[in-house]
Amino acid sequence: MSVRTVCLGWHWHPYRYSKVTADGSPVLPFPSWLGDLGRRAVSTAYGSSEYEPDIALVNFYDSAAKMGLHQDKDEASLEPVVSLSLGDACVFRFGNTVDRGRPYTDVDLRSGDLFVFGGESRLAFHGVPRILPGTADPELGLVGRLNITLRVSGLESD
Ligand SMILES: O=C(O)CCC(=O)C(=O)O
Repeated sequence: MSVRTVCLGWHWHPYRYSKVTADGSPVLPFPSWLGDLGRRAVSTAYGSSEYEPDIALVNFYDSAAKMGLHQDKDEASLEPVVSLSLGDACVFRFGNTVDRGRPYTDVDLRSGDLFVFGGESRLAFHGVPRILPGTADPELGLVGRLNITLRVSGLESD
């Protein structure tokens, strides 16, 4: 993985969540507007409006960054993951739930795209093999790609 990440709500340390970051400072709060956005996405995709995400992983990709195929499985909840892309487009690889091999589907995710995966696809392997540099709208003022994934931790804070 060669991506820079900031966590909101819960901090992801490979391979667990905590309320403190790697340097011991408290994790930044999860903003309610992101929860509203997540609810709209899940309602559109699955027709359920009960979605209450409490984690956001904000990933920044420069032109050379990639993310290897992995499963999002450190959450105690299997509620859907909502992924929002901004800036440069990327090739997003969405695979099967068994391993990193085929079958998988490569889709271009462009700025403004929302990708929701839940139900039988919740534990699908996925990753970003390639950024498509220079494809962001210059008006956005962003060089590179930002991706925000929303998740439900299923965890209780102390
Ligand atoms: O950047 C993306 O589109 C995927 C991000 C991702 O897989 C993750 O944060 O676990």
